Order: sequence, then structure tokens, then C-alpha cells
Amino acid sequence: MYKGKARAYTNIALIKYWGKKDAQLILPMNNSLSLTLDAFYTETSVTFSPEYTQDTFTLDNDKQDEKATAKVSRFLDLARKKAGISYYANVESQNFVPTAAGLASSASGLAALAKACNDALQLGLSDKELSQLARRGSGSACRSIFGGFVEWEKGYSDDTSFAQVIPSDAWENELAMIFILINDQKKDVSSRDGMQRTVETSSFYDAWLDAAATDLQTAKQAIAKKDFAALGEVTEANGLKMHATTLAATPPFTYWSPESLRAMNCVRTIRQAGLPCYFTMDAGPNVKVLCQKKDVPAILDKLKQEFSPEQLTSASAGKGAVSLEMEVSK
Ligand code: 2P0
Repeated sequence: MYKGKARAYTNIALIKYWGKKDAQLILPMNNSLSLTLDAFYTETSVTFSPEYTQDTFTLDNDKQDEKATAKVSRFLDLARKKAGISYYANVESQNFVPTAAGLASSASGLAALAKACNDALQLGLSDKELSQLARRGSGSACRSIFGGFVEWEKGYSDDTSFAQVIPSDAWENELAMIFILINDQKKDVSSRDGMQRTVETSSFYDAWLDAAATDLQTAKQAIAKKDFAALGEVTEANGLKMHATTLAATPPFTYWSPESLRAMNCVRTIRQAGLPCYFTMDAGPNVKVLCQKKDVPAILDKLKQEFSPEQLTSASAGKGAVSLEMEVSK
């Protein structure tokens, strides 16, 4: 019996990953850059045993259906292959999020599973190799192996596509992200389907790739100079460009809801009143606000005039994935 347990924190992209060059290996079309956060995380334990007759997957104490389990099984196959064993496994995952807000991301989940497999099977993978492995589960998971500012180098093969820390002199500890929770319903178009449809059909997609390359350089320069306004501006602009691509897809779609627009306008108003803050959105209607830690109370005060306290949660920069337990008995 081989058991490992690990925790990984979620990350939010400031420069988005949007589109795959290779869906099987999960190689992205563009580099992305994220901030790992401390408020939301997943703890996952995995036990491989000769006594199991199939893989099982429990999420938040709910036994998952065949489709969700099959996704985990495909990932476990990669770990089993590396270890040279064929035991089935039991995976138990717990998402730690302040409210049932639909923020539980596959990034923290698959990063925690990769780390737990590494521990259970004593694979001895470096963080770079762990990032490559996590990427095969879910693209954004490769960034959650690391804390702080992280860049996912798109690479061109399984071995060359992985994330790494962007040196920042710990500047991320002065930053924060406020989440405006709009909706916890399951999304109509998953990020996986959404990015595929966009790559295949959106007439704006080539423009997105050009913009993402330029925006990435701007963001890295802003981090090097600790220039918050520059980082915020490029974060907001890049998110808007990603979302613009979906409008030009066939059939067109959007992750925005009227409430998302209201939140974005609210952030702009707060900024115009003199508090620096910038929004970004992912494959869903929630709005995330990048700001400086010192301004969090004042920005929350303003947001509370428009949104209920239950809709607002703030996070600081978080750490990379950590091991929690290990047990091997033969
Ligand atoms: C990101 N997103 O960079 C982008 C921005 C959503 C919008 O990564 O298909 O769950 O498993 O590789 O990583 C969400 O997509 O997709 C995502 P897969 P993933 O954070």
C-alpha cells in the first residue's frame, strides 16, 4: 500500500492561458503568468493498493461519477507508468474555499494530486517535473506547484512545457486579490470546451496570440520594477482580450453575466476615485480584483456598498504545493 497526501493552492492568471496546441499532452498555445493565492486550496490523498479492484475518486466527501473518475484515472495512469506499478487507487480530495462559490479550481486539485502521487509512489520528481506531470491533468495546475508569481513556459513537447517562479523579491506579499462572487452555478461552457471552440473558430484568435506575447513581456517588466499600475493595467487588458475571443467564436459565447459587468464597472469607479485596483475574469462570471494589500480594507468598504459581504473574499499570495503525509507498507 502506498499513500501520499498533499495540499496545493489555487492560482489566478494575470496573463491567461487560452488555447491548446496539443490537447492530449496539454501543451498551450501561449505562455501564461499567474499569482498563487493562499485563500483557496485543495488537499488530496491518494492510496494505491493491490486490494483495490478499480480507481475511486471522492471530492468533498461525494463519490464522483464515472466521467470525473475516468479523468482522474487517466492522470493516475501517468503516475503508475512512471512508478512501474499497476495498482488501482483511491483518491480523496477536499476543497477548502470560504464559501460554496464555484471557485474550486482544477488547478489546485490536479497540482495536489500530482504531489500526492509523487509522495505515495516515491517518484522523486523535481518541482519542474512535478509541474510537467500536473500539467497533464489540467493546464493551469502546472502553475500551482509554485508559489508567488509563476510563468508557464508553453514549450513544444511534454518535457519542455512547465511552470517556474518569476523572481520578484517577494513583491507579491504586498499584493492581494479580492474575489467578487457572482454565481456558483456550473458553467454552460467548460474552459476546456471554450478554449477549443475559440482556437478552432474565433476570428480574433490570432490577434489574441499576438497580444498575449506582448502582454506577457509587459507584465514581467512590471514585476521586475514593482510597478503596480503597470501590472494592473496589463492584467485587466489581457483578461478583456481573452474574453473578446469568445464573442467571435462559432457559436459565440461569453462567460460574463450582467452582474459581472456591474462588478467590472464598480472596480473602474473605485479606481477613478483614486484607489488602484484592476479586474480580471476566468472561465466563469466571478470577478477578481488585483490590488495592493494596504488598500484591501478601503476597497472592500467601497465594494460592500454594491455587493453583500458573503460575495466578497480576499486572498494574499500563496505558497507552492506542500506534502502532508506519506505512508508506505509492503
Ligand atoms: C488560466 N483558465 O490561465 C485560464 C484563463 C481559464 C481562463 O486555465 O483544459 O482548467 O484542464 O488545461 O487549466 C482553466 O483551464 O484547462 C484556465 P485544462 P484549465 O487560468
